[in-house]
Amino acid sequence: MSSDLLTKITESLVDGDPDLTVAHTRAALAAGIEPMAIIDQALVPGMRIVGEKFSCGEYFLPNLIVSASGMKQAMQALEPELGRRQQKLKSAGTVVIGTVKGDIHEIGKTLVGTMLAANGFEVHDLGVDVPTEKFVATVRDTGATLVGLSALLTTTMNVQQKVIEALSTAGLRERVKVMVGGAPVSRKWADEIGADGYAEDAVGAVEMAAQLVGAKA
Ligand code: B1M
Repeated sequence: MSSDLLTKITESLVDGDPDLTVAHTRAALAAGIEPMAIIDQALVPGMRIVGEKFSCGEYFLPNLIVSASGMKQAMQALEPELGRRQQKLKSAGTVVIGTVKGDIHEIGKTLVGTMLAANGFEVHDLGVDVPTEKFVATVRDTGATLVGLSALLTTTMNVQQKVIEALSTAGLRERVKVMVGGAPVSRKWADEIGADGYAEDAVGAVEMAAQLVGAKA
């Protein structure tokens, strides 16, 4: 029963039927499936399949857009439940997060932000295609102790480095930790550009954020 619902969520996401994805997501919640299981076992695998189909030329941009919209709407349906499960790491710190300039991929960044908020962080989500100066100004204005930089394109990964440099130039690097992530990003890259932390997924991002902010306190 549970696995049937999860499969239906994945299939509707891959087929590009956002209404059905949301309906199955709500049905899964009603059946008592944990929101994180829905994300990890149905939605994320669905987007992975969509990406593979795009890579091999079976899907085109409109397919990506429709599936991404399904994922976004399903996440919106899950958000209140994620919030209700807020646990452990309460009031862990203030985080500024966004997808770097030139990059409009929002799903992974939003998922990370949602998970951080659900785990007690105060999250300032700047959205996508965020100018470097906006990261710097928001870190300064909010007193954030952590900034999260998402990049999904090999061509925008280097902007993560630019933000780190800009934080240094602004004299803020000493008081803010930097966490980077996104599909093409690796621990090696994080080390290379002088980031403090890297996480492969949203759950890892929460753990890393707690570790980094704890280290700062
Ligand atoms: Co684009 N796209 N896309 N795309 N897209 C990718 C990334 C790509 C890998 C597809 C492919 O070719 N197989 C490829 C990048 C190739 C590369 O550079 N290596 C690509 C390309 C080429 C492009 C365009 C250039 C296509 C074009 O126009 N010709 C274009 C670029 C636009 C731009 O940004 N300037 C483009 C556009 C788009 C859409 C707008 C159509 C759409 C985005 C819609 C939206 O976000 N609202 C889109 C989508 C949907 C994808 C794929 C299919 C799915 C991305 C996604 O949402 N995944 C993607 C293929 C793929 O990744 N397999 C692809 C689900 C999400 C939950 O995972 O974002 O990886 P992800 O986030 C994960 C982790 O990475 C991590 O945690 C998240 C949760 O587990 N994480 C962090 C993410 N951020 C983090 C931050 C952290 C820590 C962890 O700390 C701060």
